[in-house]
Amino acid sequence: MINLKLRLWRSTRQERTMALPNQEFLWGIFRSVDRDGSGFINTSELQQALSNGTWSPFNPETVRLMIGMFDRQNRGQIGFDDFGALWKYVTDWQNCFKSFDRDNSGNIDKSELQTALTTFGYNLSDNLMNTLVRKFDRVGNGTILFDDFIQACIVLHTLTSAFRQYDTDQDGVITIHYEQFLGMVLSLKM
Ligand SMILES: [Ca+2]
Ligand SMILES: [Ca+2]
Repeated sequence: MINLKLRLWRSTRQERTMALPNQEFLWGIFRSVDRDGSGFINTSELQQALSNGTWSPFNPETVRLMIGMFDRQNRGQIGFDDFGALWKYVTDWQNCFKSFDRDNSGNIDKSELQTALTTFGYNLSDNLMNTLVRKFDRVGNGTILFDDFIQACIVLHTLTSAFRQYDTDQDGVITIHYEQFLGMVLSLKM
């Protein structure tokens, strides 16, 4: 299980496109998600197709991040050619979320988040865990839902990668100029 999680975490786009489900099966899903029959899935169609386990709409930020990740032609929407990889990404996250939701509550509490992030290779203080839960808890009950969990992991990954570009000796400390900082933040895709 841990191997699978790590693989998901480190997987490149190329790996994500491997081992896709059956094309006919995918086509069926694609057509049902593509509500207006345009041949493309836009953010609102994808949002309606996804569930976070409650009646509240799927986090629009997570939808936007996922479309951005799999929209290779920069069309702002997903054609069938990119849909398989996107669908696999979502189901991998579902499995990942379920495995870290130890008490099957349908959400991730602070200690479950701690386990997840440690498994992903992060070493974060208790203080920062509290900050993360506060930031990504959209419901306000101290836990993180599926859609917010994906957003939290993508954001953390993006920020960590940006930091690592400057942290060449990997000691967890960087010294950067104001303009470098602005350049770093402004170039983030999140
Ligand atoms: Ca459509
Ligand atoms: Ca839980």
